[in-house]
Amino acid sequence: MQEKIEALQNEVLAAIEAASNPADLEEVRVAYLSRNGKVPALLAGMKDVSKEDRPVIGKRINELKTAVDSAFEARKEALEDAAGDEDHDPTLPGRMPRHGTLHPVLALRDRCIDIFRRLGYALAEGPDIDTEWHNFDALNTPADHPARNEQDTFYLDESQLNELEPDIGIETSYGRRLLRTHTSTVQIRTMLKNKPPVRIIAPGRCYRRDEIDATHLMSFTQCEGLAVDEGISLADMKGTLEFFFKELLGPDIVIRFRPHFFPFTEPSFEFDISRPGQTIKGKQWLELGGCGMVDPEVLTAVGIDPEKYTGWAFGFGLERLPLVLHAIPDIRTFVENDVRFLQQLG
Ligand code: FA5
Repeated sequence: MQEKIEALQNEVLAAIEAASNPADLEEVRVAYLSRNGKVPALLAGMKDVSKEDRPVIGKRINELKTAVDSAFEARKEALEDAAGDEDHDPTLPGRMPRHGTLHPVLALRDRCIDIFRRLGYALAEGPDIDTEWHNFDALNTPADHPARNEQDTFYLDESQLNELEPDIGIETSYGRRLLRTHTSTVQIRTMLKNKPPVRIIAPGRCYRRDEIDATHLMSFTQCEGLAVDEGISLADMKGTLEFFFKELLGPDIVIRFRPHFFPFTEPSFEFDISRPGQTIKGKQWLELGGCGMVDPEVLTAVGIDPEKYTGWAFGFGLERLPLVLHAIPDIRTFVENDVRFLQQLG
């Protein structure tokens, strides 16, 4: 009986393997597996097997059934797949895969990083949740400065603050936690960690309790830059920013600096760009951001000797630039996630 089972199993498996189309396979099924097929016939033969041998033989027949069933199913699937391929019509037009694009603000951020990298600037970053000390005090911003007002800055509840204590190695009171209002916090964090020469660029998100309108978001992106070294002057800052904006926007771009006030730079400027012959929303100049020489008080706060080192810094809004360059009427389109808009600039 054992040999009979063995021989039948080999025979059926060979027949299944040899079936080259679904019709052949169906013939195999009828011949071996249907009610009058050879496999059920084998089962019927069990009645002639002695009582002692029955458990062994029964087990062997079950093994045969399992092996044959799984071989049959596998062959059936393979033949169906092959039939599917035959149905494939290569002359039909293809289906275009849909490509995603980078968000326009991220694409712009990457271009800024590339240009500064070529100038030897490293990429730096800081946390979105920072402290009053990093955001204001270390940046020489007095306790009564309006930006520190709860109407302008998002402060976090005490309960949210405790686990986030940073290790900066300077004894100071960090004050409350807040959502950073500008990327200038990264100036502080960088200078605490690295002594001059320092050259970094730090794009990142900022948060302000600004009234949302066509040019203001509550969460927006700034790009910060900082250079600290011996003998650095305003001329280096102007030259670098001029080079950067010409690389980013084209050689005909002109940049101008207007005196301004920031607590953390002295002297301070706001800078605007312009393309001769082109007006942006009826204006010749687009106001982009602030800059200036790092205030000696800031260098002192982070343990850098202001007698030996000087530095300059800038920060500008990444949403404002494409807003005007592409004549986009409303800054909110950057956060509405309308792919029809995003795909045009991505
Ligand atoms: C600052 O934030 C300074 N930290 C810039 C700076 C850095 C000065 C280093 C000196 C040295 P200001 O608040 O002007 O400056 O913001 C800079 C730019 O961020 C603005 O010109 C604007 O482009 C962008 N910005 C500010 N608020 C918003 C807002 N609510 N929505 C969108 N963009 C904004």
